[in-house]
Amino acid sequence: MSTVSTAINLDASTAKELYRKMRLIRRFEERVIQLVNANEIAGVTHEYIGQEAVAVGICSVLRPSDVITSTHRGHGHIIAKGGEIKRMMAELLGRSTGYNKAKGGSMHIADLSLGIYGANGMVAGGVPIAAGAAWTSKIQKTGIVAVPFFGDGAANQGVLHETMNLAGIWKLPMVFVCENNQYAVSTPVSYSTAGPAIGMRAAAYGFPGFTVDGMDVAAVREAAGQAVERARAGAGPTLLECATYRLHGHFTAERALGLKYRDQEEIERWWLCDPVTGWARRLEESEILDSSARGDLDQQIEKLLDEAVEYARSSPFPDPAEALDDMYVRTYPGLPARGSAWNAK
Ligand SMILES: Cc1ncc(C[n+]2csc(CCOP(=O)(O)OP(=O)(O)O)c2C)c(N)n1
Ligand SMILES: [Mg+2]
Repeated sequence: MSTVSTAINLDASTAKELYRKMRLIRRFEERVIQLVNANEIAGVTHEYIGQEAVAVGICSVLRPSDVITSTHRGHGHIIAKGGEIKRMMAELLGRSTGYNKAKGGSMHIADLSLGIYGANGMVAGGVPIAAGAAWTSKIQKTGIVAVPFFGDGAANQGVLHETMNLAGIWKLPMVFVCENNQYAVSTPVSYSTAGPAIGMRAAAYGFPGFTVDGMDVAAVREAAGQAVERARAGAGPTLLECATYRLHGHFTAERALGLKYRDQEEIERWWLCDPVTGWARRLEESEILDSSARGDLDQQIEKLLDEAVEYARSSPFPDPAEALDDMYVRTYPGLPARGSAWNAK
């Protein structure tokens, strides 16, 4: 992993927007940690801290109509694809104004209108859903590209390989994005994963695969741009393995559990590759964004987050009478009308 800065080959407004999005994800996650620790958010969340360059680099080349599927570590993907911060925060705080009216929480946030076909608690569960979207795109000739995000642990799930095989046969318009953050819970990728590199597995299914520096937003964006173009042109899928690291633990409970599966020296080494501060430094060196202008941008992000937390806190909790609403499909013949059978005893 290199920390050497290279010239930025992007227009200034794109380069600044990449920073803004990464910083927003970073600060969103840091706020969420505080809210979990204060018991305002129930349960645990999986922080995306350290991986911001992947979601932002990939989504920066997608159209609003393109589809992504996400994972248990989904906040970054959803923000990068344009998800509403207020509705995300309200969902996390269990309020009725949240994305899923508080019935999904962190791992099920979706916004079909933005092409976000859901975070997903099932490891690799979002991958075949993206293939379905890609298949629909191909039949309907909409030009939509579908991008499943998944982890290095998910890279060993059967459903991923079944989906890559079908995507290869059908030349589906997809970009498979593996976020190799080096661990699946506490299992290092070196222990769990055979072969030289996850990115090379695409060759077995007849499409290209690459490993890119997932701590460098420009490198991710560059690779994603080519892969998306290829998919849109009808040439089929690409696999991008993004080498990255989760700078915090697997989830918020990890600190309390005191797990000792990685040493401090390793964590500190990866902090030197922090994608957010690294990009800020490069923008400053390239005279695209000086520290004062960056400070203004950071302030705007804090305001957005303050407003989101305030919106969530002042929103009502869901009405228990609506607990079963939106939970079951009611459109099949023979199903009882909403509310009747569930309440009848
Ligand atoms: C099918 C399935 N198996 C096991 C789990 C439990 N589990 C949750 S996260 C996780 C690790 C996933 O690792 P990876 O795909 O590398 O994603 P990361 O957490 O590193 O982002 C596991 C095993 C699950 N949620 N779903
Ligand atoms: Mg992982």
